[in-house]
Amino acid sequence: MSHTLPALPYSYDALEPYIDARTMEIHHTKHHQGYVNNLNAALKDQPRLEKLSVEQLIRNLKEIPETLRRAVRNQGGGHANHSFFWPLLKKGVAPSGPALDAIALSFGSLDRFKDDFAKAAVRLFGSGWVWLVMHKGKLEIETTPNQDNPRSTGKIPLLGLDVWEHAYYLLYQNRRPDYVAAFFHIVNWEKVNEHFLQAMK
Ligand code: MN3
Repeated sequence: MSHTLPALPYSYDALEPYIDARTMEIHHTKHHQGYVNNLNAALKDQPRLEKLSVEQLIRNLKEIPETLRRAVRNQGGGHANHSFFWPLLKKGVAPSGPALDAIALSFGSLDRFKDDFAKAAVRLFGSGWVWLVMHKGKLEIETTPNQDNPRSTGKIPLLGLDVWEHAYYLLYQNRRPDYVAAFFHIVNWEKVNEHFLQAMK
């Protein structure tokens, strides 16, 4: 089974003015497609690994042969992270539901959470991701470098933000805080609630 690029659940211009169509198109068709292609190339002639889903691969990095581990971590991580990211974006979904209640309880309020999340994004040096994760039944904000995914360390991601420059440079250049602020206008809280309820099982 080879991995394939999932279609976006919206058009490239659906997130404007917060994320521009050109960035979305390049991000999806070049960057995400690149991770998919490189992952498939790395797993070629690996019948055991070819059968696994990308989530299974990144959850069990230690069991991947050492010669392939870096490729699976980076390219598989890139594929998993972006596949997780796209459906988390949607315009016009007001924050509500059980995830919002849990966030208010854990961080004091939604605004405090946004603030902590934005600070983590700004502090993250270089390329990586900021996450809201469930870890041992608690909500936490964490950052990962490169394309690392919280699942590789036993955490469950509920929300994630790509802070590689390719995700925002055309519109925001070096203004990462503006990009993070824009992100909070297009969080698909329905999806966050879905992940939250799944993580609670
Ligand atoms: Mn990206």
